[in-house]
Amino acid sequence: MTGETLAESTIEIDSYLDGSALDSMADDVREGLSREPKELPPKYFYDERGSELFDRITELPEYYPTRCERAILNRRAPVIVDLAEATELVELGSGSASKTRALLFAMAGSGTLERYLPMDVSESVVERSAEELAEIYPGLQVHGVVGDFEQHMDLVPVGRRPLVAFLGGTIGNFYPDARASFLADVRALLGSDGRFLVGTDLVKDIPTVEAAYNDSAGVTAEFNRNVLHAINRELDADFDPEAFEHVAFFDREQSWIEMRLRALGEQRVSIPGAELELTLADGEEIRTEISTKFTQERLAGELSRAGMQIEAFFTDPDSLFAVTLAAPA
Ligand code: AVJ
Repeated sequence: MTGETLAESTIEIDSYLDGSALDSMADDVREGLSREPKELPPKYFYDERGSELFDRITELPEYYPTRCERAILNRRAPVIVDLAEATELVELGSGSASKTRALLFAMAGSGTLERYLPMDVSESVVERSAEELAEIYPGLQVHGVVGDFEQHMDLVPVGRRPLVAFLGGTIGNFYPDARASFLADVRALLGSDGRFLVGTDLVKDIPTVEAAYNDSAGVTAEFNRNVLHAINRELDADFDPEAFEHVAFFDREQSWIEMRLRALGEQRVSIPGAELELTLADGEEIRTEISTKFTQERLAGELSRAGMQIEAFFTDPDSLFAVTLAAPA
């Protein structure tokens, strides 16, 4: 042992979800299922079981996005970090933070890493990644935010010149209007010289993209039905998840994958927690997710309308997926 002492890491966590999560699920479910066509928001896939199913999806041979994004980040993290000149990393929807490791590692390597700010709707996810990273990087200040990036982004306590990362291709889950307002919020977070790092799935041949959402092991189907399990548990509902068939197809016009649950036979469902009773006709579908596939041009246009410009655009060798660094315009 030498006499060297390691700086203490610090952890601070702010929570903005206290108690209101159940109310907003009830509102979302009531609102979505009263619409025509019926719809449920994808964020309710990700309870404990859903997060495990999603982790399994990322390991499927057909599901290329996670592998591609990880390969891009592993290879390009040093140049991304050089360009960003950031001392802090803000991660929106931090999930298991596994891909952020490459970025934090590169920031630590260049001696610039001071703060990590993970934001996620799941308190346990924020706590776990805060604790793990505080341990790996002595001296790191971790400031976690438990909140919804569609509602609480302005509460992220950013410092000067943050690198704001939104990985995984989750930006594709927004409808165009919601994405425009999300991007405006990101732009506000950047201040005058922060950077935005975003992962996007790219337009490609339809069989490849459809296979990624119709895996042969049926994991995506189970992940899709998990939203019904979550509603049963949280809102005391009585969906029979096995009476719904998984449907996923590419909509060329919108350039998005759409996932649906199709009723096998008429379904009468009661959802006491949302004060809702409904009947689904045989074959009726509930839209559960859209996952937009981008071109570089479309992404550049959307970033530009939010006051940002592309500084670097990285893809895997087959151009299946992209990681884009954007700066204030
Ligand atoms: C986590 C939103 C990026 O859209 O590909 C995976 C979710 N849905 N398989 C995606 C998902 C079905 C995933 N994102």
